[in-house]
Amino acid sequence: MATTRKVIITCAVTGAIHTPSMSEHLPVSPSEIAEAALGAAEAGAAIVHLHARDPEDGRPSQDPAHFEPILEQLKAHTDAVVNITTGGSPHMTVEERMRPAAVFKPELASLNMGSMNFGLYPMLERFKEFRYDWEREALEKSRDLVFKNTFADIETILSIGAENGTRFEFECYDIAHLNNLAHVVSRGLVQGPLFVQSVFGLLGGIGAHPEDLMHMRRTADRLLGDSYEWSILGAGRNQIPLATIGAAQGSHVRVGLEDSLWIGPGELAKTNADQVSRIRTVLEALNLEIATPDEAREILHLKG
Ligand code: KMH
Ligand code: ZN
Repeated sequence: MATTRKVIITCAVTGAIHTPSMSEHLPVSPSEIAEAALGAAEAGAAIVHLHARDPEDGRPSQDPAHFEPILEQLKAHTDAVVNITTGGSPHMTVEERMRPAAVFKPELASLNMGSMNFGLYPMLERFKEFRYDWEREALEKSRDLVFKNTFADIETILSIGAENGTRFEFECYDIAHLNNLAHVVSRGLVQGPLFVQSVFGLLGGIGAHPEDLMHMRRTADRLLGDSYEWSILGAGRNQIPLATIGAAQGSHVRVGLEDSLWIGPGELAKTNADQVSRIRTVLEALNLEIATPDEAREILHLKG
């Protein structure tokens, strides 16, 4: 079989959901995050999706000062596409969440396409020992937490993209988020190719059954036609299975410790690169080619 289609691997290296007590391998300091991103890029990730943390206690941070050393390291050592979060943590205000993307004007930034419950609290049952009080508090509060992404918030974040030439990874956690994306397209606020990151298996969003994936796919096809590039993010144990099903049907894939701490049942991933290598093996077994950073730029029409 000919190998033609290029698949973009995104690696989300630390995020804001998992906490340092959950895995000793979660990158926390700027140098750990940069090193993890470089390892992921070397293993085949064309895009690295970045959050930062306060090195004191691993708390999620949108302070540009915590991003700067990470970005400097990446600039010096890789041509991977840098994608800066505007999701930050669901506990932060939108103004706080936008700061690093507004300051650093990356090629790509995330944009969360709707408000939703963000149920992290079941993790409390699995991880009982927390090194820092903020970890337990964040999980407890998530029982009553709305991840707020109103239409006004979405338009505000889109405006920093329009000013800086930043394009977006549209994070869609449920069917309604595709409707919201189609709505902003119809208002002329964004143009294709749209990079649609469909997120499966987070409590508060769509499930992680293959039927959920098909429903997202069919709905995106109906609403967005051929103006989008599809990517799959399965949370936790769904990471590799859903990426595999999606890739076999034309999607790009996202892995990384932001989305899953695991490399196998009961086995923590030691590095982000391990997860990139795992999905790369799957993609190659499917006779798919891995996109380089420049190929990803071309596919997604990034400014470079
Ligand atoms: N944590 C992921 C499920 C963002 O950074 O904007 C979604 C995410 C959000 O990556
Ligand atoms: Zn993120």
